[in-house]
Amino acid sequence: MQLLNGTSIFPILMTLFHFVATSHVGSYKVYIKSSSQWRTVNYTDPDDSDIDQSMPGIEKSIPPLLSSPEECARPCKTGDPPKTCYYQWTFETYHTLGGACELCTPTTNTSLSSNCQCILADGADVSGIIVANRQFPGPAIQVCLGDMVIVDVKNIVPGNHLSIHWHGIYQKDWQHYDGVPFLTQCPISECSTFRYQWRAQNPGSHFWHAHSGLHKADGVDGPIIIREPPEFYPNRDLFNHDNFDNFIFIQDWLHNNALDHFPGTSINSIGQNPDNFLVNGRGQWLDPSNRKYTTTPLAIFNVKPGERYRFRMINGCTLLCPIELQIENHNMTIIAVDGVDVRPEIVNTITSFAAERVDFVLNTYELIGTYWIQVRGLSDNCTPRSVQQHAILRYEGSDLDEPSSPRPQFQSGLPRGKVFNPVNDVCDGTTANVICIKDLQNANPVNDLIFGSQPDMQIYLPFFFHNYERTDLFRPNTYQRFVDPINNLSVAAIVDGISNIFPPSPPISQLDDIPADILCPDPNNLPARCDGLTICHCAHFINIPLNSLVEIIVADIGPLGISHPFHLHGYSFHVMSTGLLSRVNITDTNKSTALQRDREEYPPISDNPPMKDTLAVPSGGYTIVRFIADNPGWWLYHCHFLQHLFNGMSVVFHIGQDSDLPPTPKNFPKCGNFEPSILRTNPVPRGEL
Ligand SMILES: *[C@@H]1O[C@H](CO)[C@@H](O)[C@H](O)[C@H]1NC(C)=O
Ligand SMILES: *[C@@H]1O[C@H](CO)[C@@H](O)[C@H](O)[C@H]1NC(C)=O
Ligand SMILES: *[C@@H]1O[C@H](CO)[C@@H](O)[C@H](O)[C@H]1NC(C)=O
Ligand SMILES: *[C@@H]1O[C@H](CO)[C@@H](O)[C@H](O)[C@H]1NC(C)=O
Ligand SMILES: *[C@@H]1O[C@H](CO)[C@@H](O)[C@H](O)[C@H]1NC(C)=O
Ligand SMILES: *[C@@H]1O[C@H](CO)[C@@H](O)[C@H](O)[C@H]1NC(C)=O
Ligand SMILES: [Cu+2]
Repeated sequence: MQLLNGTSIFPILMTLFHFVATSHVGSYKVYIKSSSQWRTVNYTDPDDSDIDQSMPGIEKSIPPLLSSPEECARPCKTGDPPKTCYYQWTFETYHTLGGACELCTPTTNTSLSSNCQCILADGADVSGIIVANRQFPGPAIQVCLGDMVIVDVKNIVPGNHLSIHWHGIYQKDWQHYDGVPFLTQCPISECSTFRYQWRAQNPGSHFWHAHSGLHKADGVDGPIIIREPPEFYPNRDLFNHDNFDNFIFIQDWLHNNALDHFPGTSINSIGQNPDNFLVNGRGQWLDPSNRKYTTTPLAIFNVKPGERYRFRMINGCTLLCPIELQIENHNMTIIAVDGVDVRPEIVNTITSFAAERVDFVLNTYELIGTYWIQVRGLSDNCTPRSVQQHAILRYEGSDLDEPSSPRPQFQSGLPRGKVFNPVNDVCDGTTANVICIKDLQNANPVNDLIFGSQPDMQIYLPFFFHNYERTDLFRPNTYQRFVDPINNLSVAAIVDGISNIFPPSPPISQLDDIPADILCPDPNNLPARCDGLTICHCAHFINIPLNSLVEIIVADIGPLGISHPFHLHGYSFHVMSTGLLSRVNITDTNKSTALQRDREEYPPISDNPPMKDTLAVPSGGYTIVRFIADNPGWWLYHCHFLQHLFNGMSVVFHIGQDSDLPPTPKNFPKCGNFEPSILRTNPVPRGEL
């Protein structure tokens, strides 16, 4: 922990000091998933033994104010006071391998912090990655429900602004810290520090990542794990270990920079596919030129025989390939998705899309040994190139470094068995041995309001890619946004007729500074700026009254291809259905009967729908989700593939009014256009005014 800046921390110190010194019991609110209600948690003040005397800048007489990442990663107990967990992250451009690796090899597997500045990744020599504290993946946040999380983000990435999103965290009451540039904040400019602060209100396995530019693809992400006292876990009887080391953080990895892919080369397209996957930042790479693996270490998960471990799989990928995970000779019992508990389901393969999280229990009831973990890339983007990675599960007592069985190959890999979340499958009973997200049962009771026969707001979002004509895209003096995903093809992502762009100032704090002609609240009444253009690029804000029951129908109306994982900020939604448009062709005119038609066509759907914050829309299909809009704010809803988000595949839900939001924090940074009146005489020096 480095020295705190005394001046800037002073107001926080005083507030906390006042609070603690005048009361011997405290309380905080946490948000109950499913029922959309708050729970007040009472606690008793810490006694003096809890004071961390080692924290610089903190007076002995003041109760503990800031706790280190290590102090916050602790077992959670009912009645314990919340901690204020303090993280200090410096982001910079960096490289793999290099001089630091002559000094040390990163050994930490908890990744709360590290003293070793060496990043090995898959052994490929890569420059221009962006990392926090020279750690990869980025430092983990592991806290208890109710804790405050304070992260000072210092940006020293040359020529780049930055912002960090806390994926899965509702940010209710902390809306200004959601991290979406030009929506909930101005991005953090180079040389600046921005202090994020939010309460850990909703438990589960989440993650943080850059929401600015393409930084996430260059490495800006890391785990967030929010635990509860064990008695709150509906599946607590299924596991007896929930270790700080047992997360499986999977990233896709490029051996060049993200910008090499955007807009993308158009003569010999290098495509938008990953070169590799990494598990907890580790892996090996099969060099196609010599068919040899690099010798970097694989991720190792050490377990004791005869135990039941909770694992937390976090899909931190940015590109198009879904991934599947298997563990040799072991079943996995799914107990939570996207941080929300579900009734257990035993599977052999877990499929996930960018930003999905799956918690599962692994029983170590097999023979003492060392077993393969396989991560394979799916879809036309990864399958032909056999992009895959391995990790190792090692039982205590096994003397093998590597499993004795041959390393699973891409084609003849570990058996798939029962597959969770199969790509482009709607689980209508025609495929054996699959289980879709919509088939899961929520482990907690669901708020009855969710099943209202008529939602207050029904939002139909058909999406596709527009293929530009050359003469349209390259019309002189026009600069329409595009990407070239493959040779000779330039596209713009369109959701409900609009390719979303962000305004120069964030509406949460500077609504009045937003130029009117950027906005398009009504897709049928576009700004004059868009007259004569095939595509309107504008800020697509959809107003939703606070506390309404919202139903979103997202439909992939483009040519068949991949599934797109749509993510909603500020909420989890209930998964009502997933289907194919070829069977239930939902359009704008008959959307009001969509769910009934869907229920006629597909087998009965759960009356206990699971909750997610990220859900893939099957190719040529649709998803129907519902939520109660009880969290006011400016919330992005978007495809989580980075290049699609970057290309306009998003909308903004503006929920509630300004008066429903907390005040904009004092000195909150501002940004926007600077277009003063034009001068034709020289300004006068200040002293002469
Ligand atoms: C917490 O404290 C408040 C006020 O003292 C009380 O009304 C409430 O019942 C307490 N809640 C619990 C769960 O103990
Ligand atoms: C974490 O790493 C250390 C050193 O590499 C190892 O001794 C320990 O067993 C690991 N813990 C787990 C849970 O894998
Ligand atoms: C794995 O699951 C299958 C059925 O789903 C069951 O027969 C088998 O006993 C399970 N194995 C373990 C190790 O739990
Ligand atoms: C590129 O696509 C256009 C149609 O959009 C086609 O006329 C042209 O021949 C293509 N060029 C190449 C090099 O494939
Ligand atoms: C759905 O209906 C619309 C309008 O009739 C039609 O254009 C579209 O092709 C149909 N889609 C499918 C998948 O049948
Ligand atoms: C919805 O309307 C479209 C266009 O009129 C039609 O093609 C489609 O069959 C309708 N869908 C259903 C499920 O009736
Ligand atoms: Cu997409």
